[in-house]
Amino acid sequence: MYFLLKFAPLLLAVSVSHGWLFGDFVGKQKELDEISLWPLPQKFQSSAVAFKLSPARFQIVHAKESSAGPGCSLLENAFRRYFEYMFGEVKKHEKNRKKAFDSDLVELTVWITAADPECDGYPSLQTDESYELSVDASAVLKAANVWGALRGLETFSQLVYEDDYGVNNINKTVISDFPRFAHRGILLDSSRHFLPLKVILANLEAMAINKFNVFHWHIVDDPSFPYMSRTFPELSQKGAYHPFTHVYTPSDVKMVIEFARMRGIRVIPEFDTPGHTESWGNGMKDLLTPCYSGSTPSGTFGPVNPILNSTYEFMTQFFKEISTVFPDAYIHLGGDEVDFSCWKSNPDVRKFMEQQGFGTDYSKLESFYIQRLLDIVAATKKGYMVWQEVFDNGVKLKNDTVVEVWMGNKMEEELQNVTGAGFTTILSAPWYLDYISYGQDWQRYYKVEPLSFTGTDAQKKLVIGGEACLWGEYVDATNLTPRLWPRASAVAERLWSDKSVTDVGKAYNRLVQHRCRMVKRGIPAEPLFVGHCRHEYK
Ligand code: CP6
Repeated sequence: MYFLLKFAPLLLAVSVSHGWLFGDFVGKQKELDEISLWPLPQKFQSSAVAFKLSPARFQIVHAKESSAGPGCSLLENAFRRYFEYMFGEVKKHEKNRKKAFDSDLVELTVWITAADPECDGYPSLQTDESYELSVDASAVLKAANVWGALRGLETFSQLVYEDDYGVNNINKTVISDFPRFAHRGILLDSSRHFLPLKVILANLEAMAINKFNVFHWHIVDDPSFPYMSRTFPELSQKGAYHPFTHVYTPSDVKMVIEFARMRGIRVIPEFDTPGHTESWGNGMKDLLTPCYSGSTPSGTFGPVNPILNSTYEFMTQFFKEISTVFPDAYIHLGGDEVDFSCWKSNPDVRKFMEQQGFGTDYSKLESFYIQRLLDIVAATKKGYMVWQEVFDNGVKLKNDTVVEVWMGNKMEEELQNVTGAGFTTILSAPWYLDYISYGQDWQRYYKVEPLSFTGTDAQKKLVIGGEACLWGEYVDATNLTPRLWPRASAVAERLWSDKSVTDVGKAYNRLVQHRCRMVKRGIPAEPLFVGHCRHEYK
């Protein structure tokens, strides 16, 4: 009842323009369980009145009033994609053969209302992803620009269901939807194992199905450096698992970015320093700190060497390239888990510490490095994201810095501190999907409330979202996708849907079907529990 009241203004508005009756509407939950929307829209009302969609007649078209038209390749591409998800591939000659019945829905009209539809743009942290969808004798999807339209097309495709005769149906529905959090990310790690391009693209597709909008690409790390740099080709030539086959060429990177853009997904690359950089050392002499045993170099190397000017000259050139290759306004600079033992062993570093007056506090040296790196990256006009240690160590940060909270212990205290200092933050601590255990761990991810920490409303507003992280030690092309889905779907709903959407039992029913939908769309998502998918038997 509360829901109906909250929704009444929209319902009234629509009922006037479409001549709807309140009596058409049936109980909310029954419908939701049947049609299995995931993530659940913010405001939703549906009726038992159903329309049939025939693949031979149904079309997705631009509204006359829309600022986007057939020249908008992003939308044209999305229309084709969602048509195929709803009907499979339909042969040309089958089209337009049959006459429509009154109970047929023949069109979804997509109406972009803003003067600039952003067809050729990139999504950003500020992107408006809201949309309104009404399905009646005619269906209209209305959004400010293409980004909201993409989310609405996904929802529309999820509303379509097959009846007992194998005919496609859609119920009379009104939806008004928007994300609860602006940053909804997935971290994939292409260093511990190389991830072939098609695995990355398949997961971007799965992300769009789940309304995720950020691909946090942890592209390089200790074990390998697969990013092919134009400025420093030796980094991948000597640091990748294989110089030709296990690298991302400039054209591969372009393809990832474009494939993501077409789905409203930002690509934020992470070049983690000064720790986690072992693979950088193969192709870049003197970049890493030589470790000592006693008074002689041991032959092993530690974090990036923070005491040499050449380090900062390299970083300036390297991040200048990165800032042009990746269009997003943010770059993730890492800064996590710096091991001080190598720095401590090195007599030159110790001398530098003394000169700088750092005493024996190596976190001051770390801050010294990060501070200079941040200035270098800020000069490229990019914003940056960092892991929480950078904040914890008291590094001076630009006020648009995004601090990523990943440590599970004292997570709430950390959120309180980071937002208390006025920084925006994203949460990944509760969503380390590389950890697996027997049973339905998605429920644990689902139950997280990101704003449960103590703080003012202003502080809560600084939590702009979260990320599900699938670190790469135990996943590669063979098992990554089923390990990620549908477990990450739990995070998707937590970050998109209203705070009040917390019923695990109801979520289970919808998620079972959502998982079958992913499988049907070619994503090998693992099962939640005992059961079957309808489409398996067709
Ligand atoms: N790699 C990098 C990792 C991790 C981090 N950074 C990590 C640490 C602890 C756990 C899982 C992953 N593998 N570069 C920390 C952000 Cl439990």
